[in-house]
Amino acid sequence: MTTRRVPGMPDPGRCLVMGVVNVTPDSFSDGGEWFDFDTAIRHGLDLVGEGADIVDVGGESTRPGAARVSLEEELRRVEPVIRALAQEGVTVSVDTMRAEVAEVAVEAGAKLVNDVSGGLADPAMPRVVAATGVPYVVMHWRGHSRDMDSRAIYADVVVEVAEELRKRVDSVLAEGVSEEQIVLDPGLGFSKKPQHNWALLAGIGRLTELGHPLIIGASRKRFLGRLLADAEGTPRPFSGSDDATLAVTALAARAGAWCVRVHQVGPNADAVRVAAAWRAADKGHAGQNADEGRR
Ligand code: PMM
Repeated sequence: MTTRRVPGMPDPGRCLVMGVVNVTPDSFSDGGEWFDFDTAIRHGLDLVGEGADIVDVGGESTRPGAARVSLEEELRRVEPVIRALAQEGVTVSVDTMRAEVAEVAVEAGAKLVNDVSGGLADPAMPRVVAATGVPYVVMHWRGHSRDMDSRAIYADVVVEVAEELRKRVDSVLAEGVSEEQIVLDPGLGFSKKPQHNWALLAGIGRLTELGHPLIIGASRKRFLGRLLADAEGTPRPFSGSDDATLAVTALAARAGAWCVRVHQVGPNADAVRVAAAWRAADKGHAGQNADEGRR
């Protein structure tokens, strides 16, 4: 249940909050609201004002069914936003599957590479990340968004995701990435049905046994909308699942997640503080019992 420190990242002694800035016209859940550069930069700064520890900038939608954008277009979208936010002193991460984008982003000031493909989409990624030395989010991934839903087949999702992540860790280590750089992510919604996402959330404790900090991205995902479906079975729209995201944040932080990736930062920043106080009191209680045992 330990939340490990990640070199170069903020270390407030609680689960971190990563705020999302999607510089895409067709993102998973905020529908291109932040596509314009100035708006994206202002939004990133607002997220920091609300308590984001990290701002995650992405230029390629991973919405189920989404087509890929070109390298040039992805660079055009993210580079100016990352540079501007980094200049303002924001801890920025880049959400990309491309090694070239990661390299340019780190040069522009990004302090973490968030690769939803865990190094599978671009074989050059692990070597580039190793050279930069920045932390690297290795997410569980079975294929591009175009047809990822067809790969949501598991006998025991927690066992299989853990095993597939362990193999990715071995692979990126062999490419020169160091143990300390690696952060893992079960990849909620990526080749996962709702029941798989819930099993992975309930399995956070087991996933932390892989020995790396965990990031959880549940914010505004389809499985929350489905949970909150109306009487006719119509899923709740993305924007209506922020309170459910908050509940996941509290529980994930309580279970030992290192970071949560969310669209609406303010309430989540409060929730991780609640979880930290809860965890601290829990430890204190265990200590009290140990003392009593000795008396
Ligand atoms: N989900 C999305 C994009 N990037 N990165 C990580 N590490 N984990 C995630 O779960 C994740 C991610 C898709 O969500 P969005 O399009 O709503 O941002």
